[in-house]
Parts: sequence; structure tokens; C-alpha cells
Amino acid sequence: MKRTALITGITGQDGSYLAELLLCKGYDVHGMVRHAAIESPEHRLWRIRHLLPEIRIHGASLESYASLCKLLQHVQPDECYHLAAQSYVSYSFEDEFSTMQTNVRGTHDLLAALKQFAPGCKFYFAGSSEMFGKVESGPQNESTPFHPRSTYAISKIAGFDLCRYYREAHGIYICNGILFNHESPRRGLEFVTRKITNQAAKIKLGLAKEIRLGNLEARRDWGHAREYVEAMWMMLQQPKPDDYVIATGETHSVREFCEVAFSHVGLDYLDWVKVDPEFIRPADVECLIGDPSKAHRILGWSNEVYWTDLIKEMIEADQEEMKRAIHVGKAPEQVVRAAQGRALIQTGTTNFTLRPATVAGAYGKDSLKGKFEEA
Ligand code: G4F
Repeated sequence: MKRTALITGITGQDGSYLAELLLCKGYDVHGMVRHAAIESPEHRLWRIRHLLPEIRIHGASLESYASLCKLLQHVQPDECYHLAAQSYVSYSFEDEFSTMQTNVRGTHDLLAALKQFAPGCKFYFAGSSEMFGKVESGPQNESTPFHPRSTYAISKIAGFDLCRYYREAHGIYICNGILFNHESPRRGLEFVTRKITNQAAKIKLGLAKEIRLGNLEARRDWGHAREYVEAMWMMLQQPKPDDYVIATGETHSVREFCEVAFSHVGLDYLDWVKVDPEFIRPADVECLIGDPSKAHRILGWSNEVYWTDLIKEMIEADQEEMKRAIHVGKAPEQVVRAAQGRALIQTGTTNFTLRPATVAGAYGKDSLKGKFEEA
């Protein structure tokens, strides 16, 4: 029988790849999105617009317990992937309260609703390598202690502990994924990898003169998001729920990332990268490197995309994007603006023009009637 999956955060990088994977596996895929996204599909749904005819989207919010209850009652999922979160670490220094509210309270409400309305549903929680924080040793595995450096990390640890509690006290099938950084051409521009590839592409085309970054010495274990969502699915297929580190086992600095990205377009990063204190965090995580051996052993998961190939894919996608924008006749400043923010979607990752009529006609609320369901 066809299995039903519910994804919170389906509009994000991971949500979009996961929806593709689950559709390929024959699932009936439902996604939870905020009402604001439904009101503004051209801006918020760009990563999943090619999937819209095949999935069902429900307006609900982690901030509304009632909407979560209605959603679970209505969808009755076999598997729920909880990816929605305030996931930008820097923002959590500016607004600690909303990060905690969304990530902790939202997760708690979802778990409580699950317990009441879909207790047989398997649940995946998106933990994070940020939870390790100020690490004393490496590589980090499932037994490494947490030492959070941001309220984002604290909120993820609280979510992680809530999940363990619901698993142990209430017998719900819940897996925590401790995912290290995972990137792709669908990564948001606020994260360092995409900021670098996007800006390097602009510089190459003469559309920007520099890139301002913070801590160049921070080291991360970067993998490809498309491979990491496979691990999420694999976790929920195991006979018993458990927690897993998902990582490549290699670490590289932001500086090395710049070096590879710029050299791919024939530039020397030293000529273009400027350090700006504005982007230095009050407390940063200096070095992350994961040990995915448990996932190798039990799930049979391993990464295949090497980090330099990931960078190549990202920068080539950014270059394509900008060339296409130029091709559809936009002024350079529009291209830059588009590439700087969410407006990037208007240039599209597939053929898509900027005319509002086209946007409304193709993706406006009216044309999506029937596909969106209120929770
Ligand atoms: O790309 P980042 O913003 O990712 P970060 O903070 O590691 O968090 C990401 O990965 C986590 C998994 O470990 C997720 F849980 C989380 O949701 C998110 O997806 O920053 C990476 C590093 C940091 O050390 C930061 O200080 O890059 C450094 N950095 C240097 N200059 C910068 C910049 N980061 C950003 N975003 N922007 C800069 O200009």
C-alpha cells in the first residue's frame, strides 16, 4: 500500500530534496507550509514548484498547536520528517527568543500532537552538528558531549532531548539525525557556502567587486544535501529507532572553500575576499568533523559527492542562473538584486521570466486551488 509522508519545512533545501526522494519511492507526499508561503508562492515555493502537481501542501504553523493537531489528524502520516526550524545560526544571536520559540516550542507541540493523533507515525528530527559546539575532540560521533555556542544549538539540543523523551517515555518511533553541514545549489544565500559561490559567480561576470565574510578559519564538514536526505529516510526504515551522525568525515576551512570556489572560475580569492567584523559571530564553532561510522554500519549510508565537486556544482549553477537572468534581458543591477535575495527565484532554476502576470498565472494562489489545504 502507498505510504504517506508529511514533511515540515518542505520549502527548504532539504525538504525539496526529500520530497523528490519520497515521490520516487512511491510515497504520497504532504508538506506543511506557512500561510505566508501560500500567499507568496513565487518567493517561497521556488524549490518545490516543479513538484507542486504531485504533492499536497497544507497551510499550518509550528506556532499554532491547533493547526498541527488538525494537520496530523487529517493527513495521518506513516512517516513525519520534521525539518522546519529557524536554521540560520547568526540570526539566533540577534533574536534568541524567536529561535527558541520556533525550534523548541514548535517541536514540542508537534510531538504532543503526534502522540495524540498519530502515535504510530515514525518521526524524524533534524538535529545538528552545531549541538557539539565547542568541541574538545574530533571526529564527533553519537557519544560526543554537547557544548552549544548559540541559542540555535541550545534549541536543537532541547528538540533532540524532547525526541528522546517521547521515544523512551511514550514509545513513539523517533530518530534524531545529527547532520553536519550539507549544501547544494538550493542552499539559501545567507549560508556561507552559497554566499561564496554566488558572489564568486557575480564577480566573474563583473557584477560585483568583492565579497565580505567573517571567520575564514572556521572549519566545517560539508556534504551534499541530496545525499543527506537519503540518510533521513534510511533511519526511519530500521526496525528500531535510534540517533545517527551523518557526515563526510573530512573538514575544511571557509578559507579553503573560497580558494576552491574562486579558482574554479579562474580567480584568486585573495584579490576579492575581505574580512568584515560584521559577519563575525559572538561565539563561533571553530571546527566540526563528523564520524559517520554508525550510519555506515547500520544504515549502509555513505556520502559519495566529494566537497570540491559540491563546490563545482554550486558555482556552475550560480553562473548558469546569472547568465540566464542576463539572457532574459535584465539590467545588471536587477541581476545583482535578484541574486542577492530571495528574488533569485524570479530568475528561476528552470525557465521562468520576471513578468508578474506570468508569476501569478503559473504559481499564483488561484492556479494552485485544490492543491493547498488548510489545516
Ligand atoms: O554556513 P554557515 O552559516 O553554517 P553553520 O553556522 O555551520 O550552520 C549550518 O550548519 C548547521 C549544521 O552543522 C545547521 F544546523 C545550521 O542550521 C546551518 O545549516 O556558517 C559556517 C561557518 C561559520 O563558522 C561562520 O562563522 O562560516 C563562517 N562564516 C564566515 N563568514 C560565515 C561568514 N557564515 C555566514 N553565514 N556568512 C558569512 O559571511
